[in-house]
Amino acid sequence: MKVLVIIPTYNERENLPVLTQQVLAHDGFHVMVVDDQSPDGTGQIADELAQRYPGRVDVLHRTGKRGLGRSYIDALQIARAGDADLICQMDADLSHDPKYLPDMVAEAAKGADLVIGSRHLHGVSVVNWPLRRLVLSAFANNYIRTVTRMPVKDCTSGFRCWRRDALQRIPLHRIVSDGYAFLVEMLYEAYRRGCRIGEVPIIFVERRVGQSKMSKSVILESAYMPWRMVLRGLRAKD
Ligand SMILES: Nc1nc2c(ncn2[C@@H]2O[C@H](COP(=O)(O)OP(=O)(O)OP(=O)(O)O)[C@@H](O)[C@H]2O)c(=O)[nH]1
Ligand SMILES: [Mg+2]
Repeated sequence: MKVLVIIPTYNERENLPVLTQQVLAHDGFHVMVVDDQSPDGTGQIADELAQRYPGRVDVLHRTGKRGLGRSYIDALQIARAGDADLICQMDADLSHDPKYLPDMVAEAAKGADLVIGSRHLHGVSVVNWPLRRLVLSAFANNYIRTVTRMPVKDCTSGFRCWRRDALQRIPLHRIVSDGYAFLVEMLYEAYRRGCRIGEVPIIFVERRVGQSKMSKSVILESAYMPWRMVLRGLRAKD
């Protein structure tokens, strides 16, 4: 079984080598770093990792406007044309512990098309978040579930594992959002196409090094996107 893990980076020079090493400790795992010309030199560090682990680490250097959603679309497009059986996605900031990857792979082997590393299966399993962030996450998930009717506990988790054939059914060219809403939009497209969605519990640990890229515009986009998706879903023919 070949598993490719996509890791988007923007200023993660301290975190990326640690994470890469932990991911590659699992047999059959490969890494694709997607860097948006990080000013701190994460791109060069990624290139060094590709040299240190030949055949197991690839780097996609994006130029132009940065954005998490666009980075993922570019990487997913390449990944789904490749030969990995499973394609995972995770943050570089060590919030998503690679020790959960085998659980996610096992869930996919049981038949899930998309597996989510979920913070909301047993209460909220998050370490080091201020209360307002916990409240925001719980609210966002309730809001998304109410608007979209998706039976998923953690709709905004960026820790995911796709079967490649399921990913091939998602119209990536139609995805429009870029922040957290990107994750919700991808999930909704999968749900609408009848993908089997599984969740495995994870404990999420807030980043210790580097800076968060969460912004007001990201939150605003998340507020209107569920409505836009549902309306588009009603109008869509496929
Ligand atoms: N390629 C790329 N990666 C990005 C961009 N913005 C964020 N990332 C990466 O996406 C992942 C999630 O970003 P974070 O800054 O951790 O965002 P967050 O998790 O919402 O914020 P925190 O909870 O504070 O960590 C990290 O690996 C970032 O380095 C971007 O514009 N381009
Ligand atoms: Mg983070």
